[in-house]
Amino acid sequence: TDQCAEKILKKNTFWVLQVGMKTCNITILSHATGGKRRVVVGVPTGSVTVYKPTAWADRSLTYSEGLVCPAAFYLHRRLKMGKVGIVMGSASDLPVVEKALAVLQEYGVEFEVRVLSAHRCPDEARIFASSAKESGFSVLIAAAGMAAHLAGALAANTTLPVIGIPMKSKYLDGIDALLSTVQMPSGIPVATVAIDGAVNSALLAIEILSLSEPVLEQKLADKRAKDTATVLEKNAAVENKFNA
Ligand code: RP5
Repeated sequence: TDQCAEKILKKNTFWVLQVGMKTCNITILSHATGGKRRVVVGVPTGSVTVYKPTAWADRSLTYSEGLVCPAAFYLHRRLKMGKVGIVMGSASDLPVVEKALAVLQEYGVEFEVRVLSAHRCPDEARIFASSAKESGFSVLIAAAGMAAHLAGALAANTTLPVIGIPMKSKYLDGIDALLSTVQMPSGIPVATVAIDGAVNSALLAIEILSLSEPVLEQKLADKRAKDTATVLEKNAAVENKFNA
């Protein structure tokens, strides 16, 4: 769907003027004619329905209905779904952080990654956090090890939800980072996942985004159903082997 939409976006120049929250009202202004085309896309279950106003019959554009539909769906996702910002205290955190990136990619969530240290470049970290909302981020994930102040330092400078990943290090096995990340004073929350819990940090970020994004909600539910089926299959195999 995305590939198809990308193609259409390149082939036909049109601009999205307005995207509504719930029903995804997309107004497309044709570059060629200056005329308006309004498409209403319902995305409650991931299937897409396009309702055409009567004026649509008077089509002078080259793209077909079947292609406009995914294009509108794509635009809705791109324009309304918030980005996730992933910040790590050091490039040495990347191997763990990459597990979060893979999950975000799997769910089709847009993200940006930074290396910013609460201790080594505090000004840059503060500026990133304080401008994160206006930069289009909806959730921040902060991964840091040792005396891990990054998640708290970001949270102190934004009202966006901040998820902290305490990173395991060679001296104290991540207990130092866990306590530094989780023990926030009242007023500045950080949602702390397990030590090296990158996968859950991404899933929690997706759960937050899913509150206004039914497609994500459905994907999360599908994944849980799949995981349940896998466990039950394994249970059946073990039961057959030992309880029969
Ligand atoms: C923290 O110190 C980083 O998040 C990293 O986990 C740890 C070690 O950093 P490096 O010395 O490897 O840069 O700030």
